[in-house]
Amino acid sequence: MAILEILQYPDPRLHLPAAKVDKIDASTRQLVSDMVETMYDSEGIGLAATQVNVHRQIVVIDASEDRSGLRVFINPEITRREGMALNQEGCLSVPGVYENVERADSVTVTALDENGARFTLNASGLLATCIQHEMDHLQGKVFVEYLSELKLNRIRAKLKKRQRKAA
Ligand code: GNR
Ligand code: NI
Repeated sequence: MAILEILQYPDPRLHLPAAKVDKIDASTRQLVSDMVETMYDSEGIGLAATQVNVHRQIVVIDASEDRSGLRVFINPEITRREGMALNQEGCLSVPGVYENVERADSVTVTALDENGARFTLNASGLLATCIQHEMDHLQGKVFVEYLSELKLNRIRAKLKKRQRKAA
């Protein structure tokens, strides 16, 4: 078990696309378990492998209130998107920034679990938002990139200032 380091925006490694996982073995399960531990430790509701600098298609999510709803998604694909909803999002790679993003209101996702079993899930609300947010990470996209250039520049300046102070 290990807490992994989470890349911070604008780290260019957040923009690397994740490759499909072709074999779910002991090292994959070790990574999944470390990602789960890292997500709970940082009080996030989801974490994509991209954020811990592993560029493979692996996501963990627990969008439940009592942290009892853990789900593992390997090679996830969205097969249905319905409706649109504007929701406030945050990201462990962009701490302290919360902005509204428009996404599908409900989705159907199919993926493999940590044992390689395929499952299909219909999701709406926060879970649907989180699935789309995490799948964006796997493609190298961070939620702030949906915002206007003006907002994005302000966020970049704020993060730079904060990183200077931390150094
Ligand atoms: O912890 C998180 N909360 C959150 C809230 C609204 C929409 C998406 C998220 S995901 C985020 C964790 C994270 O950065 N995952 O990539
Ligand atoms: Ni995120």
